[in-house]
Amino acid sequence: ELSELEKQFQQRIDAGIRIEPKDWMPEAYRRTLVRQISQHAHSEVVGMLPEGNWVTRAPTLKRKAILLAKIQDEAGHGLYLYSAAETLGVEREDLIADLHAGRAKYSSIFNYPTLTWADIGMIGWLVDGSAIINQVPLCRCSYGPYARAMVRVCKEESFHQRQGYDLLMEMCLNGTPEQKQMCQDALNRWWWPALMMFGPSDNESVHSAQSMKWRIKLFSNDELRQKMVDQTVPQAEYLGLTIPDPDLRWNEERGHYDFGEIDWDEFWAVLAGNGPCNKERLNTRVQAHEQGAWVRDAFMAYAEKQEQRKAK
Ligand code: FAQ
Repeated sequence: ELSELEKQFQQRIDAGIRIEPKDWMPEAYRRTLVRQISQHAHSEVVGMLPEGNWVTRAPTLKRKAILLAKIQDEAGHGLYLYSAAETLGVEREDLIADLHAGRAKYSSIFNYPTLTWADIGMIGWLVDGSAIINQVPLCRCSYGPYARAMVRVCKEESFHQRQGYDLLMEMCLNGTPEQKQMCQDALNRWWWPALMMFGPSDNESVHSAQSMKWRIKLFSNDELRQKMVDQTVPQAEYLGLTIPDPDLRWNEERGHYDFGEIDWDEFWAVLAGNGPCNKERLNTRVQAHEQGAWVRDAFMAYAEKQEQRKAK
């Protein structure tokens, strides 16, 4: 049974009114947002690692500059998102401590290795492509600071997706047979993990029903996954690549592609920390944080000095 305050809150949501940090909100709404926004922030930051692996090996100066810019954008997204989470009364330091202690999740996709340069194309095309499909609706979600952060993030993700596809067009349409094969191998490895980004199927998704009522989610996991498949298949055809799914076919009646079953055992194993790179990713983050301690100390010392000057 909802209290009077909760009923009024739900009416505001239903009327499409944005919730702002100082508005009353149910504790569970706050907790859900902290969970989702912080996981999203962690994903952006950990997401820099697979691509960072290729900065020193990018094939040309132009590709290196593009890749660096993209990775820096991801750091920026992490920062907007931590700030959005902080409007809900939590401290960034605590969120990061949760990540480093293995208590907080980040997207499963970043636990896979980047073995060749074609993987950089796949991340842009499939991973940023999926991120856009998931995040464009979030620009209209009920929590103001999250929705506003998503507007700029989505613009940047569109550039990221295009750079990935551009890289793949170069290799698949203008490259050597070996380069095209390298792209096919990368697609074979990234396709299924990319579909897993949308989360468990709707009947396994514990948070979806409530999050949709609160308009934190506007579409279900399966709806967004279907959208990704429908949008991506023609793009694969244009590149001349084969999606590694024997069950993939156009369904005239549904007006959508049918596709095969995801290996959910793999998905849950990655979430439980047992993907190919989980330990490596977490160790790298923890080490980067520790090695960056002097920067935080320097900022604090500077801020204190400024305070003391003001006090004089
Ligand atoms: N990985 O009940 P649901 C990017 C967890 S894009 C790990 O369906 P919910 C850009 C879920 O948290 C990637 N965990 O949950 C980029 C929950 O666990 P919990 C980040 C997953 O929240 C590109 C449990 O399973 N994007 O970073 C995953 O309603 C290239 C049950 O699931 C976002 O975070 C998964 N794939 O729906 C950066 C978008 N799926 O918390 C660098 C915002 C599910 O109870 C390079 N987030 N789980 O312990 C969302 O839209 C939602 O949170 C979902 C999950 C759709 C991810």
